Amino acid sequence: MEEGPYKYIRDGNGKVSRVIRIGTRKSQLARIQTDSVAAKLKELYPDVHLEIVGMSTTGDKILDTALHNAACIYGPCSCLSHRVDLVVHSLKDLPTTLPPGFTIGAVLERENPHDAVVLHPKHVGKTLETLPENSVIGTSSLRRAAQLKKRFPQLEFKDIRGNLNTRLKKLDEKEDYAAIILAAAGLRRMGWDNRISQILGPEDCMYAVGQGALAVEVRARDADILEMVSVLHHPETVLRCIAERAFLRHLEGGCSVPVAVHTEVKDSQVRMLGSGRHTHKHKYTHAQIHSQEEVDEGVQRVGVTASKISGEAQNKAERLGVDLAKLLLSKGAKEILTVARQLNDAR
Ligand code: DPM
Repeated sequence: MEEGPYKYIRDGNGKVSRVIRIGTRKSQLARIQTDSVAAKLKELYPDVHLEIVGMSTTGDKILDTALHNAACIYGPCSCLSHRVDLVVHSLKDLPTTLPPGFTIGAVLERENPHDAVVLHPKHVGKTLETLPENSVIGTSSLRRAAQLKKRFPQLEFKDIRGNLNTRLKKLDEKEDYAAIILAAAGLRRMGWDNRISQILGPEDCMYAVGQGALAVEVRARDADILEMVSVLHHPETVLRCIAERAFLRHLEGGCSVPVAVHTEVKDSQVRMLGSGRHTHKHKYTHAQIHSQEEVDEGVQRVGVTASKISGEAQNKAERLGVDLAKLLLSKGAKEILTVARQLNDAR
């Protein structure tokens, strides 16, 4: 029954159907994320045959490696059994340009995108503001360290490595760190909400592009799978993340400052803050632009294919990110800036 890249099975009545293979890394967070998407697909399409394929990748030892490098959905893969039809990723770990032939076919509703403070048990009840001076905060994210150092100069920041389980263990069982900073979304998915003692707002620490959203990566030409996963798209999350990814993509060529963002949707308007180094604010608002629905098949924006969401709304979101990046670059990439753009037909 093996034919081309696809796998089929025949049921008792002789009916042939395609098996959908979902690739996943073996870390606990990757499994949880993959299982949640598989459960949604199973609910929407009870008849499809889903198969979860564990992929050993060197990326498993550090949770922040660019996983797509190792995932067999890419490139020629000698091992057929590892060939998969979709891979679930944290959107923030996917590059703004995917290798040719691949696309993000779904961006799911965003979890809390903010960063969170997890305290050593002996400091319970404290915040970054009230921790003793010279307390050591664990993070290996340049973005988090850069913003928090500025905001809390009395604290020290040190690297902490390993997956989520390892980091929590290092925090609790030693005296090396007073607290660590992690994405609220990852903690929640692992069932560790109860360890979150503080959620950081944009004035303290803006989040990474795409943080908190899951993305489903597929072959760009696999129309059946693209159609199937497209119902998982959450339009508001898609538009926010297109704006954020366009912002990042435009800055990647321009500077090496850790990029941080904050987006909101209010009254059909996406608003976006973006940051480089300093914290001076600047306002920049765009006039409302009405848009018509248009067919938008096969078009990718910053790696995302969303043919059922207005192409014009997506274009506006993309321009929003690019405009903010340009503004930031023209200011020397040193300020927090704001841009807003109307997206009246966002849904
Ligand atoms: C990326 C970064 C980190 C991950 C860099 C950043 C954190 C690295 C670290 C691009 N990917 O955020 O500035 O702390 O050493 C990652 C996590 C999640 C996805 C864990 C986390 C879960 C949340 C989500 C690692 N990737 O950030 O605490 O799905 O957004």
